[in-house]
Formats: sequence, structure tokens, C-alpha cells
Amino acid sequence: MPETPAVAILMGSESDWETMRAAAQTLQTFNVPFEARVLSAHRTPVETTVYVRKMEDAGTQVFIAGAGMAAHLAGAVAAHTTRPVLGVPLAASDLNGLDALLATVQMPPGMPVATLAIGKAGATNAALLAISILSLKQPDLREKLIAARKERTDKILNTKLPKP
Ligand code: RP5
Repeated sequence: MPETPAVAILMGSESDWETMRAAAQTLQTFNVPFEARVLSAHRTPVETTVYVRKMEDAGTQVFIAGAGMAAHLAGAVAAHTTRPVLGVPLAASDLNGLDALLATVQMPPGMPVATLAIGKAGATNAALLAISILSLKQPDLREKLIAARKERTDKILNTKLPKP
């Protein structure tokens, strides 16, 4: 039997993949099993519900949802699971992601969505946050996160600026 994906990445459209692949790549780097699917709060509401319930039942621990414009996907996912839902607002309109940021972050009390930054930074950080959540029960992942942080720290400290 294939391994249950610890993380499910959902996005509202194939056009979101260019940004959301940063989440997939980050999970891959940490060897975290994941599945990525295009499902939309507005265009496939029933299938989104069925998928989230199925994945929660199968043992998926964290959901990442990226969407642009009137971005209701993360909220729609949160409506069907008590697992952590990480929302990534995407820049898909003339409002450059501000529309998606507000739609994703402004959840009513009782229905939390942890909202990350707009775009690729948010997609990367959603994956890192998912790994951090999984690391509460997986010491090997915690070690990998610590090593990755050290690498970033060293890179900053070893920066050599070009001559003025
Ligand atoms: C949202 O509408 C999607 O998440 C995407 O960011 C945006 C535009 O979708 P497409 O028209 O490119 O399919 O639902």
C-alpha cells in the first residue's frame, strides 16, 4: 500500500502550481510524504469536501491550501477538518494577492487558518511550518529543521559583500 501523505497540498487552479511547487519542493527536501491536488472552493466544492474528509480519515496530518483572488479554499478546507490548515494567498489578480491575503486570513472565530505570506515565500514557509508541526512527534524531522536553520544562519554570517 502507498504511504499516507502526511501533508496534502491543495490549490485552486493549475495556474497556482508555479507558486505552490515551492511548498512541494520544500517537503521533498525533507523527505516528507505529500500529495498535491488541484481542487477549488468555488469550482469543485463537493469534491474538495470529499477529498479533505478522505485524507483526514487516511491519516493526513496537515493541509496546505493555496489560492488566489477571492481565496476561500483554506477556509473551506478548515470547515471539514480539525487538522492544522495552512493558507497561502496567491497573487492572481490586479490586486497582487492582497485580495487573497484578506480572504484567507480573515477567518471567523472558531475556524482557524494559519495564513502565510503572499506567494512563493508563503508556499515555502507553509511547508516549513507543516514540517515543524510534524516534528513535534518526529525527532528526525526536528533535527533536519535545526540543520536547515544552521545552514541559513551560516550563509548570512559568511556573506562577503562585493567591493563598493
Ligand atoms: C483561484 O482563482 C485560483 O486559486 C487561482 O489563483 C485564481 C485564478 O484561477 P484560473 O482562472 O487561473 O484557473 O480560484
